[in-house]
Amino acid sequence: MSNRNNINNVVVLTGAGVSAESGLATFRGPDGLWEGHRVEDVCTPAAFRRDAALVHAFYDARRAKLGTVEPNAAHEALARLDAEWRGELLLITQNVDDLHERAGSTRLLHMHGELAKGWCLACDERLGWTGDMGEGAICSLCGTSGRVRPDIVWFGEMPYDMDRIDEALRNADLFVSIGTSGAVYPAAGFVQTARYCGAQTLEMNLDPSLGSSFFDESRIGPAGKLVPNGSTRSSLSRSTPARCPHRGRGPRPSAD
Ligand code: BJW
Repeated sequence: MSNRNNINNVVVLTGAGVSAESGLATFRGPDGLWEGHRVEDVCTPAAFRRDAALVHAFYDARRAKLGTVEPNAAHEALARLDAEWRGELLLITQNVDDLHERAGSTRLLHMHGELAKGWCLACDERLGWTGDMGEGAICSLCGTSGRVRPDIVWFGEMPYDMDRIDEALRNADLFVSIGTSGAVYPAAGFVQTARYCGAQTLEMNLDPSLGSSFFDESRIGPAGKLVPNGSTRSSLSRSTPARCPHRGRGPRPSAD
């Protein structure tokens, strides 16, 4: 594992493209997951209130599909990086599948939730979930029926672990984005935060993402080939930039 340019703190962001070669559909594009489903029909709290059966069916089908797919070379390379990298590392995935953990990544967080978890709206607890959830799901913790929803961050909801993510981005020496279109915020803005705070920035994607111009380097191709070739073996040569004033500090205080 090379460690050029005094890189110690590495933050990796992954999106649907990293799981595409495992056989999971990405969101946008001609074969996208939302082909046949309007985003607003399935991926908002309002949609769940309007038609819980449809939303459960969408997520139950995707949870079932998890059992038919395996981690690919990109997940495995990132798990090796996790095992071998002696510095700080945080793998932030937007994906709700469990392929990173099945490959062996441990320094990982799911900012958009997980298919393999439910959120009981009666007791406000998250619980592991396998199989169908459906409208009549019973919470194993409080016993309430019909109040469990997929533990997925929908549009308009706050992604998980934003304080931890913000701190990691502010301290990053290298930010790597893999297989994400840069269409959905706040993840789409991570490159700008990391760059402003002094990180070198690298993207690996099948096509240039919407935020491609913010990256020092873009490698274009399939993640299953690019990532095993070295997620930290960057040819980046930007001289050390000025550090942002928030680097190394705790979370910024909220406005209120
Ligand atoms: C490959 C490949 C291969 C393929 N190898 N690459 C107006 C302006 C700005 C923002 C907003 C706005 N109006 C509303 C917002 C906010 C909104 C938002 O961003 N909307 C946009 C649509 C504009 N965001 C939110 O609501 C978020 N919450 C929020 O903002 O809270 C407030 C807040 C304030 C301040 C701080 C923090 C928060 C919540 C977003 C929740 C997203 N949820 C989803 C669905 C749930 C999960 C599920 O059902 O699975 O998460 S949306 C969907 O998009 C999913 C994904 O995680 C996410 C990102 O998609 P991703 O991963 O990038 O996939 P694709 O398909 O878009 O791209 C795949 C890429 O891979 C492509 O580029 C391919 O080329 C590539 N690829 N094969 C390498 N083999």
